[in-house]
Amino acid sequence: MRHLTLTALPLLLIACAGDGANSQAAISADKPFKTSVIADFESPWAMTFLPDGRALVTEKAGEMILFDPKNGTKIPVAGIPRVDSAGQGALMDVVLSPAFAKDQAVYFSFSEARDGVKGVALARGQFAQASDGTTALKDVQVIFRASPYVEGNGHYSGRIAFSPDGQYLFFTNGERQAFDPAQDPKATLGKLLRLNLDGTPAAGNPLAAQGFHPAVWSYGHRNLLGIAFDADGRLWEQEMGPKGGDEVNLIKPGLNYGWPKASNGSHYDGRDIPDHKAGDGYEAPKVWWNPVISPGGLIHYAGDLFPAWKGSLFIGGLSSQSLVRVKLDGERAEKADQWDMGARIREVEQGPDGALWLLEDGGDGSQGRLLKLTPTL
Ligand SMILES: [Ca+2]
Ligand SMILES: [Ca+2]
Repeated sequence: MRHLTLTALPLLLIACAGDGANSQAAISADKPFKTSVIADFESPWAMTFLPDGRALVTEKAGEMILFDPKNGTKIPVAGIPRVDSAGQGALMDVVLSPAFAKDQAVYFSFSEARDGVKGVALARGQFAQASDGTTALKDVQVIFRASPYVEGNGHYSGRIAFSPDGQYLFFTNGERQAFDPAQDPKATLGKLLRLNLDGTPAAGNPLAAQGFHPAVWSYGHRNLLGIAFDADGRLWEQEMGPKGGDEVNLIKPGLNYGWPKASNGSHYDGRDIPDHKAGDGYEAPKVWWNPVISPGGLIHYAGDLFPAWKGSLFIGGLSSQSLVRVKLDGERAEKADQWDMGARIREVEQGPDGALWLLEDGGDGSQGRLLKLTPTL
C-alpha cells in the first residue's frame, strides 16, 4: 500500500468503496506540498502561534520555547512548573487565551506527580518578554487538576481548545490506562470537560444534575489527543483507541462514547470489545482506523493557502508516521488522504499564512523537527 503511484489511486479508491467509515485512504508518498525543515526540538509535543508570527513550542521534558521562524531564534520561557515526564508524561499542550491581545494569558497542560500518584494539570500564566529578550510566563497558577490522580505514566491526554465564542475552555482527561474510570461519573478521567476560563466547571454542564463531576461534557473516552471546533461550531475529537480502534468523534454534550464497553477495535491482549452498533447506547465514531494511525494532534484547517482542504481535519499520525486528512461535510466525516511522512508526527498547526506546520515526535526514530508544508505550485 505504500509508494502508490497516482495512476493506481482510482483503482484503490474503487476497491475501498462501500466499506463505510473504515475505508482506508490510500497511503501516498507523493505529496501535493513542499516540506521545509524549519528547526529541531527535543521531543516536542505541541505548538501555537503568537499574533506576531512567533510560536510557543512545548518539549516533553518540561521546556517551553519561544521560537521565531524568521531567524530561528529560540528563547526558553521561564515559569513552567516541574513536569513528571516519565512514560507518556510531558509538558503537553499550549494554547493562547481567546483574549490574548488584551490579557497575554497562555494556557498549558502538563503531567505531575503528587503524593505518589500522577495526573494531568491545566495551568495559566501571563506571557511577558523583557527588553533584554528574556521571556517568562508570570503568575503561573494551576487552575484545574484531573481527578483522581492514579499510578502509571500513560493516557494523560491534556488537550486544550476554546469555544468559538471564547467563553469556555474544553480540556481532555485520558483514562490513564485504567479503563473503567471512563464510565465512572465521579472521575474526570476518560472525559471531555467544559470549564470556565478560570478553570472552574462551567455552569449548565449536561450531566451535573445526574451526579457526574460538574466539569463533564462527554464521557466514555480513552486517550483524547486532539480537539478542534469547525467553522460551524461543531466540536471534533480524535482519540487513540485500542488495537484497531482509533477514532474521530463528533462531540455532543452528555453523550457516552463507549470506552471501554464498546470499540470497533479490540484489546491489545486479544480480548474482544463489542463493536459499536445502533441502539447500544454508545455514540459511534464518525471514522475509525484499523490498522491504526495512532493520532497525535488535530486541527480544523481554515486557511487559504490550501483552498481544496479548507474545512478538513488534519491529524498527526504517530505509529503510522503520517499526516492524515479527514474531509468533513456537516456531521459526516470521511477519510481523504494519508501521506507517508517518514517520521512520527505529534502535532499539526495552521500558521498565520495558512501553511501547515508539523512537529515530529522525537521518539522511536523520529527527529523532533519542525516542518512547514506549503503548496508545490
Ligand atoms: Ca497546537
Ligand atoms: Ca470490537
